[in-house]
Amino acid sequence: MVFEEIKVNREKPIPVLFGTDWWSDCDDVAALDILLKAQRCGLVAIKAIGINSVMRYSAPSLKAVCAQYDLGDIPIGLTTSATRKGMLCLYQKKLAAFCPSGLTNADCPEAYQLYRRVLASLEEKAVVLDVGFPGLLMELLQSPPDEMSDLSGIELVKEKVAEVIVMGGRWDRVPGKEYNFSAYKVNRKAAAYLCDHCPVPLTFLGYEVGRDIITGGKAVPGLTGTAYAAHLSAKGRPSWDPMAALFATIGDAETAGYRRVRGRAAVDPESGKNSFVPTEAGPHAYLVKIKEDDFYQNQIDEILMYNEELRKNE
Ligand SMILES: [Ca+2]
Repeated sequence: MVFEEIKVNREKPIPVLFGTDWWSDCDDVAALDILLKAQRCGLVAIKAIGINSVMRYSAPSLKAVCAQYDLGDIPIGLTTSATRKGMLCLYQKKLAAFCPSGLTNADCPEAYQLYRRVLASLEEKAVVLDVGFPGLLMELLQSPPDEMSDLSGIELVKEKVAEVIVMGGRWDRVPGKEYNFSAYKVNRKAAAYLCDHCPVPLTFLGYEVGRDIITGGKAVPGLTGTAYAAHLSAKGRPSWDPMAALFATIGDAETAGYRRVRGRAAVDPESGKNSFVPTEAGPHAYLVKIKEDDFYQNQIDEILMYNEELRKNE
């Protein structure tokens, strides 16, 4: 099990702030499942979860997945500017039925404010992982000083974040186009803003990386399997989000099976199309797989199926 191998060299857990759209695909649930299990193993410490596309059952459904594990209260924030009334998520309502508390969206703070509070309180640098829409990160970067910190968003990220890891973009063609950076006008603008203003290293796991790695499915134990079945992905889905979560958990590109192509990325704020200029010391990088597809697939499925010892009450 890959977690056991990482554990040998991990002195303390990596603090992680996790952003997810928690809507358009069930692979967000697999990504969270991997992070929660990694926290159970002492590899990461999830300090905050930001839902960056909001629907009626967003918070209670996400809480239900977290509550399967005995990890205490992981704070959840919402990007309310990205509220999608009337949009349907195939799994949220089913998962929300398992929420152990009466948590509703109204109980959750603004995601960027939660991120500010958490970052301000951290003594060591965190990794910000986002497998959803970039609007939350734009709101964080654009945030002014407030009662939580006298630093601006950009200053706070520069001081408290080691790396931003984003599932987004498509980097095997020029220009590339991918859903997280191109769906909705605000996300096209936000992806462009993130590339132009992120003050710390920014790493992309693109569409082409996860497309052919099929993992998960209804056989996965717990609510992750429920989500895959409800999403009509009983036989699995491409692994964009779980691959990003596992990459962040492993924390080393080569060990995780990737090489970084360094340079400077840009996103067109009108079209959402991405481009990249390779340079040795560039502030950005996209990931290229250096192993066969089976390597990633087996690791992710092994973690997703590895549930019995980790779930509480079992
Ligand atoms: Ca996602």
